[in-house]
Amino acid sequence: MNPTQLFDPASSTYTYILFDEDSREAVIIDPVDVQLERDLATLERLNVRLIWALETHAHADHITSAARLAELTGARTAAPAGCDIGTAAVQLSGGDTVRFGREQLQVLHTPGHTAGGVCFYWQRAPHPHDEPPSEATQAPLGHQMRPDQRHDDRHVFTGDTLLIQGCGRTDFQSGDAGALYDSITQQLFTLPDTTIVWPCHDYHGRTQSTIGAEKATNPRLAGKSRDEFITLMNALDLPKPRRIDEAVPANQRSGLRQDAGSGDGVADAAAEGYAGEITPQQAHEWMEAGDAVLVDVRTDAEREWVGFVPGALAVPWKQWPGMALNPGFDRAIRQAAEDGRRLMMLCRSGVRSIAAAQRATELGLTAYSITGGFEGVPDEHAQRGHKNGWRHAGLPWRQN
Ligand SMILES: N[C@@H](CCC(=O)N[C@@H](CS)C(=O)NCC(=O)O)C(=O)O
Repeated sequence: MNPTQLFDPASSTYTYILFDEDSREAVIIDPVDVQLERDLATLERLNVRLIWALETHAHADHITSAARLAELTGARTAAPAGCDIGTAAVQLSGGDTVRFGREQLQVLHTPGHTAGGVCFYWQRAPHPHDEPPSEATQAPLGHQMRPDQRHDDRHVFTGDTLLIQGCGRTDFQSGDAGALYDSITQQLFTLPDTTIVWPCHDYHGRTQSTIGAEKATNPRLAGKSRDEFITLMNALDLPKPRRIDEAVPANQRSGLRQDAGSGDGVADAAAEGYAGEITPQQAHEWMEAGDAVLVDVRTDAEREWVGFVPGALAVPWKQWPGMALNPGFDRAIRQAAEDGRRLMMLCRSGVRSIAAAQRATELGLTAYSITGGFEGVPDEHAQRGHKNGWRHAGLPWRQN
């Protein structure tokens, strides 16, 4: 079974979803912020539960949706240890494995495009419903495969390390052409030739390749010595990615909003499909004055174990485990706003609250999202509570 490949035309970025057929646990690799709705819909259509949001590196041309996916689905974020993505819950090093159900990805540290960048190698576990390998799919001689494994069961997600008939550039963000040559020739090109190559970008409409094909025909690498490759890479003279100055810092925060926690009062500029962002302080004032209802959209478990705001109305947007949508959400918030009162949605860090506020707006209600939520966005050590949010603002809360 192939991974699901999704494309973001603005940045020519490929995102991948893979899952274990038994447990339906899924992984997403290199998700893009503007494709969040598409990716959530794809996960739903595949009937899978996202447990990992992974990055191959800190991208220079688009912003990840990893943190928002984590908040909305309950997935964990993981990113390469050498990429300064301190907000990722798990820091990955070469040799690590990322498990989902019976499946696992092997982390290959492949410096060159960036110093910390990684590739993910997936040797899919044989499944009882698999067709037996046909002659055409038999492993070439010399490759160690289990007897029940098909040759197209091996995949490598190459990030920007190896592209189809190309490779990642090495002229910014700790790039190093010599290191890239070593990563590709000593790690990727030693994978079996039939391994399918799934790159993070293609600018010419190509979707996949194989290690064998790239070894034989990649114009930057085939027949090139290390020195020739370095000379070639140093002479590329490519224009700087348009969004690099905005994208790299945002990606080093797992795509979290740069303006989270800034400003006072209502910031409706950030809102699309809801009334606006509101600071915890402003929300508290409106709540005290009886001008608006504070709706805590976190799960029962979060309120129970992390803490709650006295006087808030509890209407979970999704419920743990599995983060399934709460079927009673619409009815409960309609009731809360019956007398025309505005709603102020509170979640963990201000992501689910946007989705909940957007849904309330679709229902004809006036709903704000409280920036930073109850716990705030994670800091560079992936810890919440130090940057922004309700608790950080010193507003009233309690714990059972
Ligand atoms: N034109 C694109 C950037 C294209 C680009 O530089 N892509 C990077 C990856 S972010 C790369 O390594 N490209 C390799 C190449 O074009 O040979 C933009 O402005 O965002």
